[in-house]
Amino acid sequence: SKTYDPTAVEHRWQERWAESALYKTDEDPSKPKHYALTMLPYPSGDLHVGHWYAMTPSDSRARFMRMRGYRVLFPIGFDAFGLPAENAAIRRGIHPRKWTYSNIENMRGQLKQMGAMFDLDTEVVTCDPEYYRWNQWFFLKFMEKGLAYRKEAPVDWCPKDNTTLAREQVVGPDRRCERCGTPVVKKNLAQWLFKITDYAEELLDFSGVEWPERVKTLQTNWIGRSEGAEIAFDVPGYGPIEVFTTRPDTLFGATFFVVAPEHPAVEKITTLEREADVRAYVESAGRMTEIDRTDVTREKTGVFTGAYATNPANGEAIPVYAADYVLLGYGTGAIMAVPAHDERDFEFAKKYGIEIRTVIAPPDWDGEPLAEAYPGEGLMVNSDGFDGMPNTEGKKAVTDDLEAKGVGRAAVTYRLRDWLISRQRYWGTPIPVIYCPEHGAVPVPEEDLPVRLPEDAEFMPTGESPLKLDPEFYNTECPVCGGPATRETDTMDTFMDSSWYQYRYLSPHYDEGPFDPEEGEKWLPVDQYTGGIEHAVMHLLYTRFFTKVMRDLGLVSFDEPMTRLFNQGIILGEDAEKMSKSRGNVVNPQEFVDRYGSDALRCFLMFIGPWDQGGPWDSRGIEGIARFLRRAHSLVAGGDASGGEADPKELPRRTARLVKKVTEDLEAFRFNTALASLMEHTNYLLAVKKEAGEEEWRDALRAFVLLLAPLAPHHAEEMWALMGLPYSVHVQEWPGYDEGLVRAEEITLVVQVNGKLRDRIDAPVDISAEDAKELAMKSEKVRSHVEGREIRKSIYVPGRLVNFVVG
Ligand code: ANZ
Repeated sequence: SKTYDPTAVEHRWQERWAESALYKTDEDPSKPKHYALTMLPYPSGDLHVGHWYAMTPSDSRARFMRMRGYRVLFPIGFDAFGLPAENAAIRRGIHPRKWTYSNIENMRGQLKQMGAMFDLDTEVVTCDPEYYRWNQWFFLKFMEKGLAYRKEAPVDWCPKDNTTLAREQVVGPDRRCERCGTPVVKKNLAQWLFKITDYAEELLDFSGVEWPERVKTLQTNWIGRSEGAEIAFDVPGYGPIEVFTTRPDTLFGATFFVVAPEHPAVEKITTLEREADVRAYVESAGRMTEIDRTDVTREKTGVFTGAYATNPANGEAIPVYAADYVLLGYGTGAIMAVPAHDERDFEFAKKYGIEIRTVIAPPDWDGEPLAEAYPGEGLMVNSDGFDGMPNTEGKKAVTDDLEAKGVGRAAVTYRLRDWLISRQRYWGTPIPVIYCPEHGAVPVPEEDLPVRLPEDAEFMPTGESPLKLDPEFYNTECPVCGGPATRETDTMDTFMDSSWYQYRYLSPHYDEGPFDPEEGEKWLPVDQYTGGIEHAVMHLLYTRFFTKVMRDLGLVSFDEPMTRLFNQGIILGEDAEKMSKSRGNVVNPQEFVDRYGSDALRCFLMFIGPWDQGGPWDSRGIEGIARFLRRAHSLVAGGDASGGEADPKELPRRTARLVKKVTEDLEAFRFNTALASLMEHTNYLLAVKKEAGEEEWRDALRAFVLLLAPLAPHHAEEMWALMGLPYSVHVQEWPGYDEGLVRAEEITLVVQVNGKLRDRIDAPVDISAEDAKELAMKSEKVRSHVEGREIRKSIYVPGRLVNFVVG
């Protein structure tokens, strides 16, 4: 009716829900558990449309599970460390803590307005010492296990934000900083790393999760497993240098040898007369980015070191080059170059006049030199005793032979690198390490945690951690000898915080461990995770890694953090382009909440398309949803019953069918089609309202409101109350339905081709002619008689048969 005022109604219910602690997590042990997790937001200040799009369908799903009899944990928190807070401090002189907490305060209010069933008692804020203390604790455990180590390494450095960046934070073909778009440069620094590579093999195993194929593929490619061999080439006067190759079968064709310019051997093997050239080359390579260096279209460059390596297969002395297309960080940082069978090596050999020797014969090879590298399969040639062997067998045979001689072995290499966690930033978790001139890097004793982030700091983008300017912070004593020592001044990558936050939610104030094991028993692992696909390789890989380490520490007894994962799509601007300030197409959800209420906004977002696909915002579309909600309200509040053609006798059957449909849709995250069915049903209900029997009407209405409850929680609560039913609709049982009623809906259709019976198919009783024909065409038996022929005519006799007349 016209009197429905969403703002007032929603506010009233939000207050009531809070007063009655309706969303306090249900601990009833007789119910099966369901841990539903939506990715925690960064406290940027306001909830934007993307937050609404991620959170409200997740909330609907969690509510649905609750009504279905699960005890549901559905927590929320804030991923509160990170650069934007510090940038705000630099730009506007606000302390990061103040900026962050006032944003959180604001967002808490907005979350309340959303009407989600978050249990705010479990809230976690990652910049609270109570939280980050456990980041530090984990760091110590990683150290104990040999999974944390310090290394001087060339790092990607953003000259504008003055910080190192993780590989994932460097984006685009021209390698820019993910946050500010500045081109990234290289810099050498001592850094802390986590040995995620120790878990590379296990991380490739997805048998313990039901995750989207896309995420599994992205992670698999990111880990990048290659099988091959490690082979030692002796450099007389220096010693052996190992290479990694995926093609040991081509060993006899290795006519030169390449080391990465940064390879430690370069300095030592370079001959006196080559020194100047080599040094100049190494310097210029150091200025280049990895992407440029691996760009296949770039002309290959390199420099001869004056040294020779011995090919272990045939004893040949082959020249050693330093060339920037070989990277230090992959494999062993050195390669045997086989120009006949590797494109890069081919190009290089052409340029420097090196022999190109075919060792795998292409099909129909005439024995002539190859015009281009041949990477394919074939029989081995020019390979002594291996000649005539298929190269696929040769891989193993050559490796075995080398192994017998003690100069090689089968090996696996991964693209995955160790996780660099050091950040030269203030607003993060201090790394709990003390440097003693006597005892080196000493872990802070567990009982001294947390190492608190000092409040007063200088926010100058100096290129060094602001903690470096704070002697009160860094001057300390060595935990071993008590002598003067200094603290580590770097802080941790914020991906650390989000790697284990799902555990902290269980007991956010527990102080004997990262989480209370008793709570862990009750809730872990996460049953359903929801969030954006953009987290496929960073966050989602790190949290899997963390869980596996936690298992090895005896903290949990399972292998995977989240059993199921659903990735929602992205809401685009009205113009179907990505929302951004520069395009001026950013939608502020608050405007729509104020005008239509949050239920309308929630339902609108769920209605625009399949949740995993996202889609463009449409300001007019929300008006249609608001109208639907008003019409639904009028079912109980009186008003515009429309009357019409509909058959009131169908009420029980149509209700049963609706329950089945909405149940299956919500089970599968199909919020849009669930809503479409509810809309259609509303029209039907309005049409039969006057004629329906009292009891049947009441049952039908009751079911309708229950089905609406997860999607439009305020609205359903209001309708429920207006029907005089006891508070709250959200603790009611999900409606069931009579299978018999639904099944009676199905009929069997006979399908003929040119009048001959070809199949029988089941179809809904009210199927349209068009749908019946389409369904009939899906039958294999029918298709085999129709395929390749012209359909002259098709006939549908309602409720009985479909006939195709083909020529
Ligand atoms: C000899 C050879 C012959 C190779 C041939 C390929 C083809 P993926 O599959 O990506 O793992 N390689 C090894 N380490 C490298 C590094 N640090 N920088 C650049 N290239 C490197 O690639 C493995 C192959 O890439 C290795 O096998 C090696 O070249 C090269 F017909 O060895 B191959």
